[in-house]
Amino acid sequence: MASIMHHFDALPFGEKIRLIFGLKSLSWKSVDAELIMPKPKLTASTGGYRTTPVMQIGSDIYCDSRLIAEELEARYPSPSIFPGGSKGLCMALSTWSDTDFHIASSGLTIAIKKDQFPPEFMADRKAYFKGFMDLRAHASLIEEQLSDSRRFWLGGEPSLADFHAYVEIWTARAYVPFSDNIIFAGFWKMVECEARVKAIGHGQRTDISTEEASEAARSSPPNA
Ligand SMILES: N[C@@H](CCC(=O)N[C@@H](CS)C(=O)NCC(=O)O)C(=O)O
Repeated sequence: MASIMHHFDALPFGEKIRLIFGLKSLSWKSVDAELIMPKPKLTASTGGYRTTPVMQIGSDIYCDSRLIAEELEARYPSPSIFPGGSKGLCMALSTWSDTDFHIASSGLTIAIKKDQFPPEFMADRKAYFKGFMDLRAHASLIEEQLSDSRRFWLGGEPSLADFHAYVEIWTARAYVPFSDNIIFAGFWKMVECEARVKAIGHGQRTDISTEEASEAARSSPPNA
């Protein structure tokens, strides 16, 4: 049964999962999620959990990108997002990506693009605002890890660690005009690795409505 992901295109946590779909060559369904609370469509399925992404398989709901990654790995083990027994390391790195690195990247994005976001969204996310030196410091760790010209963070194969690193860079590049030539200047190995991760793609995506997702939940047994 195809996975249904509730997310939105600009979401770095969602991009991580889209890359997992890509690595595992999966077909999946996409539902546009609401951005800010109240989120009646999303919370109707989750029972009140507020953040995105959320994954649905039949009538089963998986909240949090870490749980989603583990569930996809369990259902579709090959190719693994944890090559060479790297699950512990990859899961530990989610804390780095999802907190400090994410706050530096999305905080700067929101601060710079403030005119493009609705005032309610700005008020909701204002705790994220940060300067860009943090972002360069986090990116320098990626460059350091790749400095022996390995193809990916952990060696020759892509892993969830690459996706943790990639999505925060991807957010900044998409929204912060001086990210290419100032914030990430000189990080050539990182640029090459980004191209490899991007080429993994998102698998086969089909857009569906919230109503279609709800119908899939109603008509499927648990553990489908
Ligand atoms: N631990 C969660 C975090 C996801 C997260 O923070 N999503 C943000 C994306 S902007 C969100 O939905 N925030 C909405 C809110 O806090 O209401 C995960 O890994 O999925």
